[in-house]
Amino acid sequence: MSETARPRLGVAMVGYSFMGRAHSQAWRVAPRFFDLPMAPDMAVLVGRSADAANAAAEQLGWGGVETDWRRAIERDDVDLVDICTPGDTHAEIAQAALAAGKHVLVEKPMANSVAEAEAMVQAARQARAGGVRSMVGFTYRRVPAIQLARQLVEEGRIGEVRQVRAQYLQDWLADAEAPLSWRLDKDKAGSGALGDIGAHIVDLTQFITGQTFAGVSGMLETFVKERPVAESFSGLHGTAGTERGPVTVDDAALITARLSSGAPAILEATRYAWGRKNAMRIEISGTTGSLAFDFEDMNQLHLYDAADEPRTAGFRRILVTEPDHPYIEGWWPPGHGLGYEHGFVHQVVDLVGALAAGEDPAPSFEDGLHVQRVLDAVEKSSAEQSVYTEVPAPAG
Ligand code: SOE
Repeated sequence: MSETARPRLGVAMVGYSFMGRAHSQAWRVAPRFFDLPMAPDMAVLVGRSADAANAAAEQLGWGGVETDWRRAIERDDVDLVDICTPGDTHAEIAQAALAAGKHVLVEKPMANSVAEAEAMVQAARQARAGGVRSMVGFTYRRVPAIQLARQLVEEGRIGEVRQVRAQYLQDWLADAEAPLSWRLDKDKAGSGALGDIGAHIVDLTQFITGQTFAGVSGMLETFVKERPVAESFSGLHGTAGTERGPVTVDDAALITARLSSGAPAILEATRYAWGRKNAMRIEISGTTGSLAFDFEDMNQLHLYDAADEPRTAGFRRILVTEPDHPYIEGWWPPGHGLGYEHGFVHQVVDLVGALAAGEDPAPSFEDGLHVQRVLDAVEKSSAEQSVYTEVPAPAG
């Protein structure tokens, strides 16, 4: 499509830390590697400090800066607001942007509470009537091997789903002297490992199996209750100062669950697993086979087919780098592999495609709300030491 035929999509992004950097590269790269039906224009970056935001805009490729997100959503050159701030600000910014007629992409988890997520869904429904779209950034859905896993489950290649086991293991908090950041503050982050990384495996379990969570039993654990306050922070790591402060979120979340079909699932999210850096793993056992994925080997999917001749049966390692695999055509020749950042690029590709087609992108705010309800049920179950806590079924 020629540049002139492509409608412009003015983007404002709020926040420019780890997620903001990941989203910035995606907005920049997606139109250069994929034939997008709209031309994203990285119009404005929002940050409270003008100096820091200007430096980030320069580095990441944004055209201008605002120090108040309210100013950004009022601008005529902004069509979409991309929210990459801590969770306590998501609901307010998203609702205001939708009311101003701007499409919204919000980082996960979509909010810090079910009430906030419900209000966001309400705002999204009203906006949808006027053609304004919203999406939650569960980026791992866009890893090619995960898309392939979903396709294979949909095609019945492992039969009926019997059991799911999913883990998200990191170790950046295993050092008791790793300093505090907003991710360890319940008021800012909503929860700890549960919402930060557990939300991803809740979403992926639902995405790959095509089912929803019907109920959970949860156990949350905070191993280190006090940490040094950070003097400076970047990404997930900071420099510890002398002052100390409380950790108000979980380090680890253990969940046993039932899916809508009745299939049991077991999930573990922890930032306290020495040696595991970003081990997001999911294994699904069906009536005729199994699938297994580990993000630390993200270009591979493992498939076991019970129909194989027993002498040579075994997990088949599928290198998900063929042009026939999801998204790969935009990239490199077979075997040359993708990384963490590509999921964010694919997210932009899918979002822009949906906007141009006048369709709702997925995952929707309704999907995000259901994940929030699962997180909430886990917290309640853990606090009350209850055996099983039902999750209200998604509407429609
Ligand atoms: C930190 O634990 C984190 O950056 C998450 O917030 C992201 O969602 C995940 O992609 C990687 O880990």
